[in-house]
Amino acid sequence: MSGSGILPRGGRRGAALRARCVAAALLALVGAAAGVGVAPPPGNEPFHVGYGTLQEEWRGEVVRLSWRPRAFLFKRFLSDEECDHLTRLSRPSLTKSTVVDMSTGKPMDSNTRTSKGTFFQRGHDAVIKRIEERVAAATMVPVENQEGLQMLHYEDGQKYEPHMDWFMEKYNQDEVHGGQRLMTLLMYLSTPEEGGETVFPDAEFKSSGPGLSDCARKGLANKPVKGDALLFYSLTPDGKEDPMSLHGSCPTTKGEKWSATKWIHVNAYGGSAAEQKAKWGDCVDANESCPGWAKRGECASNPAYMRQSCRLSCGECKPSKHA
Ligand SMILES: O=C(O)CCC(=O)C(=O)O
Repeated sequence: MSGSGILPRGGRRGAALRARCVAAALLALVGAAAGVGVAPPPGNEPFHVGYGTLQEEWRGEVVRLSWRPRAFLFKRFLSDEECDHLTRLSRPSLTKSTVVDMSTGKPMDSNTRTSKGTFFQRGHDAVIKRIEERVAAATMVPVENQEGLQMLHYEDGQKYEPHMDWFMEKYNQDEVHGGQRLMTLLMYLSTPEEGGETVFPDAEFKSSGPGLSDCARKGLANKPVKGDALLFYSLTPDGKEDPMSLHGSCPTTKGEKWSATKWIHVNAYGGSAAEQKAKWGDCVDANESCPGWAKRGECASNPAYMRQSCRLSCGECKPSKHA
């Protein structure tokens, strides 16, 4: 992803293209707010959205679910092949999901979250890289602001009790961690037969209608459909943490639920965009405590977190010559 300016520069052609790009971006935003399809970019020109040229555009349908919290549904965001690729890749490394310990910022076990999961670093493979670029296109926030991909698997009544995605403790909001989480994109990789709805219990409106579990009726709920993606904001437009973004996963009571979470921060995650570029591919730890945790055996006991954040200390990669 290049760091080029907001719009293409240069001459009369540049001005015409600039005008068309602004019109396209406005149409896209108006379309999203109105819950209609997003207008395609003009002609065959690359679609500039403020942080470089997107190699892949996404032109799907956006449905507004709620303003409080701000939540939107991107229909058919992933193809069946992409969903199947992600679940196939994850299955061998699933471990019990953790939550964040509010005093230390470290992951810990909790029975409020009974799913299994794993993580993939940003750019893990070509499919994930392409999806991450699409996420940037659809959210209009650069790839650099994304965390790695969290994969989740629920079955036999497994759930995630309502929680906030924004951090209360300072450690996970520091500069290296990109500040506070701005938004979450939850991509559904399967369609469970019963339950598994993502629910916002404190939303302005509650969901009703056939096919929803009792848990889902306690708030605004979205039923997972393979390929769809749910976008919601953890921060309000004035940058404050939004209490209405409280959300959870209702128990999956029949079938399997697979989802992939993208947490997106207000700033670049893992250092500035330039630092990330310099480091890209280098073998580094994301936390200075990694060597100590690794010594205590956490690479084996907590692989989902450690393999993503403590790559160097867990021997997941070899340091480059100048690291
Ligand atoms: O799987 C879901 O529907 C919810 C997941 C979730 O709450 C999260 O990843 O923060």
